[in-house]
Amino acid sequence: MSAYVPHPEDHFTFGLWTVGNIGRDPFGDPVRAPIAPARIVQQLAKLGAYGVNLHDNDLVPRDATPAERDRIVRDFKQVLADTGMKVPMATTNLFGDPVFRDGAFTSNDARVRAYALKRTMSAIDLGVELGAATYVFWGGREGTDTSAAKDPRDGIKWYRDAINYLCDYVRAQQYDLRFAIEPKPNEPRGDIFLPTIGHALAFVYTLDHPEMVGLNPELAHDTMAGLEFSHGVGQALDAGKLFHIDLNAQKPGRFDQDLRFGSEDVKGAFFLVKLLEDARWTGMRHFDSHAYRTEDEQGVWDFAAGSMRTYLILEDKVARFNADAEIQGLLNDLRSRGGADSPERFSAEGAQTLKDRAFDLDAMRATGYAYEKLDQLTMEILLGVR
Ligand code: GLT
Ligand code: MN
Ligand code: MN
Repeated sequence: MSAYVPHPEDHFTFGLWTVGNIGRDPFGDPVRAPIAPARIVQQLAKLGAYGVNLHDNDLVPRDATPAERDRIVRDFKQVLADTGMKVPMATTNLFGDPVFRDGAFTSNDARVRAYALKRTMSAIDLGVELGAATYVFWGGREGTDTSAAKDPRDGIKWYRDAINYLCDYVRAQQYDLRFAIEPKPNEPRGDIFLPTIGHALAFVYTLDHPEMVGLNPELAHDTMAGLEFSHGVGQALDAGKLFHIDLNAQKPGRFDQDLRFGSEDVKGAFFLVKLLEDARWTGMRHFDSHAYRTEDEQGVWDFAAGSMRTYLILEDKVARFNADAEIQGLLNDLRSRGGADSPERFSAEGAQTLKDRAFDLDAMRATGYAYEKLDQLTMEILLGVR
């Protein structure tokens, strides 16, 4: 049995901004010193991660000269080469600079919208130079604080114009890069455009190149909206649009906590891991979360190690669930219930047969589904007694 030790093949990644989180919050100052990107890469490599992801300015300060930028990137590539770590995903910080206070691609100021494109093209160049295959768009500032400010149809149109523009840029540069939109309902804006997986999926199919654009759903964001994350992820998988995933934990009805994966709602985390593993999804398991504000640097590495270890423990629980004779017996009963005669495709003849068919409704109404038993057996696996 696995000792729950992570390896690069597990595809675990962290953002420079996650491990590097200095514990600032709206009410309090930073509690930890910044950790240099090189040190983050070295430590995560030791812990068994596959790679790191970054915003443009996580690595290159906003005011760096071109020469400084080149030196920073060269040194960073050397650390990647030395450790074998990868940069599978990159993104742009389109939320920190006050210029983006009304959004980036959806600001009412056309100069801001143009500047956001310029920034993103440079950041895409950087990501591709570091080897990224996925480029994330988290529209934290895209939205409104008052609906008086914007007609949502304008917001969505500007958003579409920007993604279309950037798809054309990637094509013109002949980059091998896919885009992943990350939905979030609110925070930091009062209301964010493309608030859920469903909104983002529908938006993708209105783009000029829908094949280039998928999703980067985040557990905390769906939980904030009171949604069952694994259902949204399942829908993205079904559509072939799960390009990336942000794993963390979250209590419902709160600000975006970005807690260590599995540290809240263990059952929800289990069914998410089950979904990804049963689907043999090959993407990056990215932890978009950070250590509690109470922690020092050792706590940060405990957080990182714990995130991966919990995923591997849940993976082992999934294997137990899938091999459990009693659980599989219950599931087989459910799957074979009613025989194989449920019509999948319409035909005129089949519809007539169905119209003529007699159902034993009393028997159907009276039969339970044994989900109490199924759930209890699941809980016993999770609680370690099965
Ligand atoms: C920010 C946000 C995350 C996004 C990151 C990518 S930045 O930390 O809270 O959900 O994934 O831009
Ligand atoms: Mn979050
Ligand atoms: Mn995220």
